[in-house]
Amino acid sequence: MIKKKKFDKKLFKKQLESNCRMLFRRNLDEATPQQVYQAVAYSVKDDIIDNWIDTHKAYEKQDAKMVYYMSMEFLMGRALGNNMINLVCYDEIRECLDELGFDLNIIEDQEPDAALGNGGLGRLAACFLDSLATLGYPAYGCGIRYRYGMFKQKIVNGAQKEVPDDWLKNGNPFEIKRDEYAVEVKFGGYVDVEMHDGKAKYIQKNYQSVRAVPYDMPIVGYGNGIVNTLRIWDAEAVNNFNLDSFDKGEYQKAVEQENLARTIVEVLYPNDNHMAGKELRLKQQYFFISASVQRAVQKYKLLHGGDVRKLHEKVAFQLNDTHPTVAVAELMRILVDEEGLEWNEAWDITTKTCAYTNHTIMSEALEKWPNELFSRLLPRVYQIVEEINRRFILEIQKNYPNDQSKVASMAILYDGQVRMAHLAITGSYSVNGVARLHTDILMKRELKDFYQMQPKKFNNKTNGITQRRFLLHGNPLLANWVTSKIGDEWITKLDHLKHLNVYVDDEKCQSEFMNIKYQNKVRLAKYIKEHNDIDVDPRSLFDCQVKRLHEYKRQLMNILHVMYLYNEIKEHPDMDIVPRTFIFGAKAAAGYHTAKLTIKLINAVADRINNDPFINGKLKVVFIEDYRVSNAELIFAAADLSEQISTASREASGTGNMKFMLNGAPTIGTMDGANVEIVEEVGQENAFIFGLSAEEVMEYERNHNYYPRDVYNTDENVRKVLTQLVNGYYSPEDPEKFRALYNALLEQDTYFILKDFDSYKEAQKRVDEAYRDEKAWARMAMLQTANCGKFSSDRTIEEYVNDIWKLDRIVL
Ligand code: 26Q
Repeated sequence: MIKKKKFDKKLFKKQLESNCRMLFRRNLDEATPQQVYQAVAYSVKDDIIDNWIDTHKAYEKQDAKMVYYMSMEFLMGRALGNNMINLVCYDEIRECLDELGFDLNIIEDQEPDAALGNGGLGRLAACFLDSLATLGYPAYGCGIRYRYGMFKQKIVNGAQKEVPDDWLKNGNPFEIKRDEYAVEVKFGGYVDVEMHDGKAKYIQKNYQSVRAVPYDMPIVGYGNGIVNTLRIWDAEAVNNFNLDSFDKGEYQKAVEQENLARTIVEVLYPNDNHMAGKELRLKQQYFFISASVQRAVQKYKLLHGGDVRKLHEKVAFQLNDTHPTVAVAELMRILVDEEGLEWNEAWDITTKTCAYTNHTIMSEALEKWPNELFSRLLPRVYQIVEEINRRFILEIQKNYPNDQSKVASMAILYDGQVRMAHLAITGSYSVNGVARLHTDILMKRELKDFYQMQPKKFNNKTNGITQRRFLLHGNPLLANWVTSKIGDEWITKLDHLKHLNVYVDDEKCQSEFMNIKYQNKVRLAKYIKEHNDIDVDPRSLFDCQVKRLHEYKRQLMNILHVMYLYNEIKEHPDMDIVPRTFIFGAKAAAGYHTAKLTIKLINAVADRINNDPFINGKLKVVFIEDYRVSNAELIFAAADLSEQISTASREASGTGNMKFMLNGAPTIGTMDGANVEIVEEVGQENAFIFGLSAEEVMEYERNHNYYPRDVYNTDENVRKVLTQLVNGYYSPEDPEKFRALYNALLEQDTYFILKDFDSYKEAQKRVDEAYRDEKAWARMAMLQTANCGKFSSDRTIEEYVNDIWKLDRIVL
């Protein structure tokens, strides 16, 4: 049931006026747009706070089981619009602002994105929180309050420049500091053993510590009065150090602890699908995990008479990849060292509490920490990992008495390193992949030995996205149109979109649908004009690839194909081709040279093509600066074509693919990740599939029998575009500029770009042909929206709840 409090416009305007005066000593009509934003945000917070308190009272009263979603990343984006949407008062507040002479779009644009994440994994966490609150499940998100989030990207002379993301500079209206729940987190030192009543007690000594202080952000459920919490931890120095202190040792320590507190939460590591083996990263991981686990145990004890032995009945920890995996050992430490439980009992509780989600098979993303570093930073936790490992090896040997190779392949401590995935699997009662193909690959290959030993642990949870942000908020025209056709139940039950299927052959509906797409293209064209100063024609086909820049995602293949098209048009000036705008958006990790060079190439190609009068508007290339959640909403809404072209087997799931589909853009893509399931829902004939299958890719890799030079030698188109990488065609000032890309393609082509090129080219040709038939295209576009019900994160969360967490819905 949608709960909609009667919205009192007069009251809201009064609140707004009063908040503005209180915050800025100004009347609304004198306030800057940023000040108006703040005043609106505080007024919306006023409308959230009672429900927030009541929700948590209800959880306690009903003694509800709680999931703690542990994640180094929460890519929340902007809060204001989303909160207004979920409070079901978006239109009313927009009208209020209209009447006061303010444009809500401009007000929303004042808010910085909360970019506490890199890409897919962080955004998934944000979508999950939205669904958990909307479905009424008790949940906390636990993370880090980074002082600087994902860097802002500037494009300077075609190259990426990273600028710090000072997202808190104007304060964060929605957060609340909860100083009363601060806890201490200890690093370093050594472990002493003391005997107490014949029992060994392990005590960490001479450590450094920081004070972890939680900040809470409300997570508003859609129209149900429920408000969950995202709890992100800040670090403060433990002791305010005393400048008068004459004790040199104490003084030194105080300074060090201040530095530790400052550096630990300073910045998000901007690596996506790549492990940065930095000491500070491990500190960050332990910092937020120790704080979150300590607090969860404290809270449980308070509500359950101080006894922790049934913790798993009321608490689940979901580990978002291996990044929070130290939770397994930290919970053991608390149960054994602090609560005095026996090892076996503690292990039983731990392995009934923790569950692990794997998000990648990319080997460079696998987390491994040198024992030396791990044990120096976390001496007691390391001892516990050693004991977990010792017992696990015994178990492996029991299962495979005559096979030492199993110990080598499965041990947690191996080759001087801590293998975090192995710790996560061993310490969890559930291990899941994020799309069917991905989970199959985990079970058959990557984690085969673990799967054979404990098959019941393994399960699939295909990812999803929240339609509240990516349709209702991001594409209001389409959202209203859908509601006018089938009612608004889709907002909380995305399956209902299937009722649109009866309209796909209706010509009037088709033209309404495409007219909305056109208006969204006009909106994006305006954004591109303002931000890139490029004119794009909203009547051209908007072909979009927006995602993190990574070789396996193959943005390079996309731009090579654009180069090929350009050659074709040059050679055949009257060639009949559907005018296209190729839109890219991508951040590269700061130290990832190949990725950064690819950005340069895209911009160089854009420069040349966009300024070639000969092309006459047939091709445009746009690189959208600083791709992030807020401009993503504009791009998905405006897209005609969704590029999901990763090397098969490499993209665990993808979620951008689902956002495009929801907004009516067909996919050009490989049979990878969740694309497989998208095609299953929408039908082969309504997608443009090409390239090697995952099996074929893995077969080549096993046999080492793919030779990119063979493709180069036989495919004239490939030869021509590759040559243009090194003859200065796109870099006359420095012909060698793209040499590294050329070499990588010819010598390894790790991601099968040349191998798949021709098949990609043919798929693009099919797109060109299909787009010419307006009605058929409209039908295909509508089919995307109508058949994407499965890809709601509401469905995903229901599966996590039923199969893994076993939560009860809360009744308010
Ligand atoms: C690890 C160690 C040290 C520093 C950084 C990291 C690190 C950080 C982020 C490793 C990986 C990530 C991010 C991974 C990620 O976003 N994976 C994506 O997860 C999505 C949600 O499941 C999937 O849809 C994508 O397919 C997957 O690539």
